Amino acid sequence: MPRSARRRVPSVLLGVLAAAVLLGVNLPPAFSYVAQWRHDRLVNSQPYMQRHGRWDVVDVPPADRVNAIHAALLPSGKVLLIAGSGNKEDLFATKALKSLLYDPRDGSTRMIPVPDDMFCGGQTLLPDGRLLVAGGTARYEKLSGAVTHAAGAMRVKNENPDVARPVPAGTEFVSPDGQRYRSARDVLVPPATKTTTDAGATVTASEVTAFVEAVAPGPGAINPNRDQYAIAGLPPEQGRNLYGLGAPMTLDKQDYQGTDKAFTFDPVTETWTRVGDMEFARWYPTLTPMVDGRVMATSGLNGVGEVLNGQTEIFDPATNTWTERKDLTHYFPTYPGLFTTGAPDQMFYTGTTAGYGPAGEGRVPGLWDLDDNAFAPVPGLRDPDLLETSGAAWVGPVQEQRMAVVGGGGVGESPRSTARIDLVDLDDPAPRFTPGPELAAPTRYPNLVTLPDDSMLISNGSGDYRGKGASDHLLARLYRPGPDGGTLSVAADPEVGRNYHTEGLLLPDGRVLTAGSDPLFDDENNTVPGTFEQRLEIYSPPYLFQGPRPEIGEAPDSAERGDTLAVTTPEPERIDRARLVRLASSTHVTSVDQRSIALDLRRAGRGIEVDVPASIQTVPEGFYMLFLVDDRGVPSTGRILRVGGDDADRSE
Ligand SMILES: [Cu+2]
Repeated sequence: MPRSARRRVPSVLLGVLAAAVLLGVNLPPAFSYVAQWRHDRLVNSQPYMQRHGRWDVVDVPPADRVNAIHAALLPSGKVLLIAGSGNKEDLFATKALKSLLYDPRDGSTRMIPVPDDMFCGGQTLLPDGRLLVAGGTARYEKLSGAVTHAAGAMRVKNENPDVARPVPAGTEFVSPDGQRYRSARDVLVPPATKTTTDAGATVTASEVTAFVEAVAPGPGAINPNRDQYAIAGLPPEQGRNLYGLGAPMTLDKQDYQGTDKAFTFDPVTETWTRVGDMEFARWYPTLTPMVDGRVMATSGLNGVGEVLNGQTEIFDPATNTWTERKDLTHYFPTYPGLFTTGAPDQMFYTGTTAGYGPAGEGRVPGLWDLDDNAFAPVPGLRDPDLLETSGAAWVGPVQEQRMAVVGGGGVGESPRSTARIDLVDLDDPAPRFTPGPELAAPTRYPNLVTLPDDSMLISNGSGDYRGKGASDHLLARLYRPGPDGGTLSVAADPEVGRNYHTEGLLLPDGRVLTAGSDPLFDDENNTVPGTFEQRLEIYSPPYLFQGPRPEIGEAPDSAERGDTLAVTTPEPERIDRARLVRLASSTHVTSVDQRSIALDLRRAGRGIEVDVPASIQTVPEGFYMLFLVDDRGVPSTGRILRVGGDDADRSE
């Protein structure tokens, strides 16, 4: 247990303790009562809050509590917490799939059912303010003891260049020795590709992978061979060009299977709408917003529970459709930390992942060039084998192109974790990680939230995999960028422990919302199955306890890149900085859409003028919060505005 997770006993209590002994008081309750009283008085004192901030657990009505797997701040100022089935197989079976709207301004909540199981999909806000959620759960995992029917992946091949072939769920594939395996879901196999040259025409079969299960239970249907399978009931002339190539059919563990479905949530009507299906089913994908407003989907487990082998696709919000980028094939483990950088067509992969993939593949951080698919490793990261469940975020304004990689653990259920914070300057012609300060304890699942005063909250997490051995850290730190890797200061201790399935978001009022946590066990000896943490907890940083905050009066609600915005504020002479902070989303402590942008500012009459940078690499289209920060580092409440939309008004 980390030192500061214990409630330290002030020495003055020793006197109370001695008195209690003399008086024969029942010692432990009296002792803990007094210690708790002292602690509460301390953390609620103004000097303490001015230095360390404070945490408040949010009271959500019992009927509205959800397993928060995904969280996103919407342009309405409300937060959408998405559970889907929330890692509860009974809710998956009964299709009791949930999301919760939470309004941090008044604490009001509203439950909204979701149309499909978005549990462990990907999410990001689109430039027009809709939240895109893609992928999720088509099938829960089955541990090997629970597998009753041999099963595996079937590559369904179509050699006919003229027609696509639907293969409905329940189609039977017959092995050379007569065993039958049934497909679980509808698939559509596109026409084969025909290329004609002087030498003649060549046909390349198209292929879609389906999950199939033996019709007969038991080990008799195990087939270790990679056989060609006939499709039952097809006339012979069709069977010659539509068939299956089977992977080994086994009774082994079956991983979660992804869906190819995608939806948007409209923050105005507060309703879900289905959009185009992805080209690939994905469970644990990352959705990275690109500078032009499109969204890139990478990695995830496919429809048969295998990590995708580098297939990348792009969502276009203008058409609500997905297109594969066949030229982009870099392999990433699931939930890769993949960020849009300041250089055109350059993505940065921090090595951060969550969940699935072998230890030796796709674990190296680097710059990925979307022009030619080249991947340039970035060296120097300490504990390079401890990147799973790490956190990553830009530090300070995104113009500085500095990123931090924080904490993390070994691949899979490894008990190892690290307290490392390393930093990299991507503007350096030969970028390289350099050491920053150490966390108070080795930490998986650190929640990283960029604040408007350029500091970053690093909170929660656990020492061991999914909080095993009661290893949740009731700790938080404030990281401040600066020379020699920056500094950490102690933030108040959160009350709620958070490990797996955790997320954090900056709210427009400058506070930080934390949600979720999915411990494997509830006890130190790892014997009692874990309970999903449904409490929300909000952190108020020290800047909220320094007296009056700067205020934004009149400000535009939309802008173009390169615009100068007039903002009225009562004391313009006190305004020191202005920031645009993008509305973010988060899942599995992965938040690739957080970014803070520094704005040049000038005092002008009864207000100030701020310049929105002209570069699309700095300010991608979308919704941001405008914060004014005063000379004491105290931010205003954020004013939500849209930048770079087609129908954005000119503001001059
Ligand atoms: Cu998950």
